[in-house]
Amino acid sequence: MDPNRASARLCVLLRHLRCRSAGTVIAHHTSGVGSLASFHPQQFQYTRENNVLSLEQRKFYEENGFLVIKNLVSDADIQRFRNEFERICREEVKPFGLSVMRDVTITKSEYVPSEKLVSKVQDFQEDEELFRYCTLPEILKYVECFTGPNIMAMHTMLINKPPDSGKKTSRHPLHQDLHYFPFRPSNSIVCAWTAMEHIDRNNGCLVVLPGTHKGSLQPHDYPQWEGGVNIMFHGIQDYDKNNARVHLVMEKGDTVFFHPLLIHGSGRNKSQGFRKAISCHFADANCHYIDVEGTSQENIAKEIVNMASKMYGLNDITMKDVWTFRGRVVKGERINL
Ligand SMILES: O=C(O)CCC(=O)C(=O)O
Repeated sequence: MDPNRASARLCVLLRHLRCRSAGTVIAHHTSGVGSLASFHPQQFQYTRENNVLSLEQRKFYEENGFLVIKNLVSDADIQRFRNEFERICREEVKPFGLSVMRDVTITKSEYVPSEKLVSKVQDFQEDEELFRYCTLPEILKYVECFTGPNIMAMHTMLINKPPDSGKKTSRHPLHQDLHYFPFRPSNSIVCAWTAMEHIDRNNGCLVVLPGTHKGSLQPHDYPQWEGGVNIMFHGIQDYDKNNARVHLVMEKGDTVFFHPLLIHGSGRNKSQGFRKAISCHFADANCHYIDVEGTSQENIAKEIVNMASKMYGLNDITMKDVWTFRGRVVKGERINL
């Protein structure tokens, strides 16, 4: 586009954005929690320049650390993920490397393979059908706005939040996903989380604390919950209780992209159904591994390495080995990770 025309267009767009946002705080998760008046593209640090995100969307992510894209994943794809999840739960397929988790309230004696006993499957990088989620062009198109063109799928999950037993164990405590990751920089990592059905406060939607991605990684540990806590569900130890909270009510196929420092969690599932979502953490293949020994991440690193050692019967694996094994390139080339 001719530079004069481009700058004229930008001015019109800016005027439009400034008018829309003047003095308003809109209680909708894709709209401006913050004002758009201070737009300075050169100050963007959480999003990259390309033609996918509008200025408004970039600004929103920069200020809030998340962005919801409506209706991104098709019903047909979601049905395929659901079918594959059910096959895994019935133990008809056992993808290598996959962890199958149960809610802490489910005792071993109840065990009969069924989707009612599985609260989450993670690390489905070897399951062709579920891993299709991480390669969907409509997902990667947005992921690239945060990671750049060389994209690694690092961590995959299908979460089947069970109806709460009354002990409130279906809650996911507030946390920052970076706590689990031994790679940086954080601004080159993004989570895509897709609702596999209508999700609201009744069945335990995501809750996010807008703007907290601008802070630093905080210490995490198991919360002191009376009814018990699920394995690896570390919660943030200290955060600003006055920070606004936004509950993300989403429809099937809606996808939220969020920064790994954004404080988030999810509520109790008060419905009778199993609330499903599929997600992947993506990272720029140029990210590098860090040594988390002696940092606040040491506690989770020990748990992750112990779990992987038991699973593969190996004694001397490291956090870096675990993540190198989990990671798959989904666009461009594999570089450091
Ligand atoms: O899906 C959920 O309930 C929460 C997922 C989440 O925050 C996570 O696994 O990091």
